[in-house]
Amino acid sequence: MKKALITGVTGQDGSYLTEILVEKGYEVHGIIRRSSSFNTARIDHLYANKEILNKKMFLHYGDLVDTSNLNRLLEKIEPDEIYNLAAQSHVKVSFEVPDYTAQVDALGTLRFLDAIREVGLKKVKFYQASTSELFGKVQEIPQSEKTPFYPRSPYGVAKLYGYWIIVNYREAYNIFACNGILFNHESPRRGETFVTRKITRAAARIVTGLQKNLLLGNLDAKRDWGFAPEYCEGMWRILQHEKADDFLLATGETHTVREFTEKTFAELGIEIEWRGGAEKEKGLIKKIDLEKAKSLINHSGNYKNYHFEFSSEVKKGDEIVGVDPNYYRPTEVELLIGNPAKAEKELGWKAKTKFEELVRLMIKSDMDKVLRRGY
Ligand code: NAP
Ligand code: G4F
Repeated sequence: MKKALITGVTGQDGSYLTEILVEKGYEVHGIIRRSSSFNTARIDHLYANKEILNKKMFLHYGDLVDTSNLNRLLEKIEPDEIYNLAAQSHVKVSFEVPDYTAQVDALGTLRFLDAIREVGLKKVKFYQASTSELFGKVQEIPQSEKTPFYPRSPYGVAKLYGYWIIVNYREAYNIFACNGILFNHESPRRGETFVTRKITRAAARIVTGLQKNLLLGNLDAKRDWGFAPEYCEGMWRILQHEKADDFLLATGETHTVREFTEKTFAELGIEIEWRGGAEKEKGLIKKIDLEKAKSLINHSGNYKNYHFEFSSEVKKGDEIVGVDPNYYRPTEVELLIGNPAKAEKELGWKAKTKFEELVRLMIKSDMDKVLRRGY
């Protein structure tokens, strides 16, 4: 039985990767942070499973800013594979906490690599969660593994250090260390403050009367959005490659935040009409189609034959989307679109879920949550 150690196991990707590795027969060890309230919601279903907890999945307290603890964990577990997914992962927040972001995202990676050397784990394979944010102010369209980097946030700059320290330790000490340069990947488990989940959650709350409107920042930013579980499978494939290397995972399509918003509301039978510009831009309800909303909800599995009605507050002409400049970033990444040809050719990896299906599965899930839990 192979042993994997995952940092960031309570995050979106960590939770999917744990499921994938348990399914493949791994013994999975996850590092969790101590928190004043519960932070394990995404892995609670695994935690509650008696066949999995302490048989196939083991949890350990730890933090990427605590070196002594990392050394102890490596000595105790002696993993075959390490997936370093822990990070302060929010780009906008990194402008508010740049030092902490560097401590975790940049130096946290170095601490781990050094712990591997100190403990003397010669055969371990190391996956680093690198990011399309490295491309920032893009120097080429689409971006590939060969495109020069130009990060545009403290997060991007910290991840740039992470990227290069991986390359350096691979070349200097022959550690099997790989970068996965992953473009945005989303899911129903995406944190609620990232734009896709913010939109799908708000749309579900608006049509049920729990929220009046949705305030966003830059509506014209473009992202290459894929489905998270497929990208986590890609992480595993990167470590199974015969030689340590860096790979980019993306769908090869790009869409604006505005399109994501329109498509989300369209799934709920609401057509948006945009008025005004820049900070004054508003999204108004142009048309409402109750049958379309019913069909999405009735096909969600849990709500077959459920009698859905829009909240009485939802009417034609309502302003349901607005712009709040507080969500703008001091420096923005305007356009990301990846070329995943190398991963397709050498790993046999390809993104299957494209934009429309991704939006549909996320809005279905948030409607389900709102109807089931009422929030
Ligand atoms: P996420 O949902 O924000 O999860 C981040 C994880 O890191 C959480 O488990 C968090 O723990 C943990 N963490 C944060 N600071 C830590 C610290 N000091 N010590 C130990 N653990 C810490 O992020 P994600 O979307 O799953 O992304 C996973 C990784 O891929 C991140 O490194 C991210 O930067 C990178 N990435 C993500 C994407 C994407 O589109 N999702 C694309 C490219 C790269 P808590 O639960 O306690 O907060
Ligand atoms: O959803 P976002 O916050 O994701 P962002 O900044 O692209 O970062 C995510 O993907 C990276 C991979 O490229 C990861 F490395 C990183 O860890 C994270 O997972 O924002 C996407 C776009 C941005 O251009 C942002 O300015 O949406 C724009 N946006 C517009 N309104 C908004 C909002 N973003 C957020 N979070 N909230 C808004 O209200």
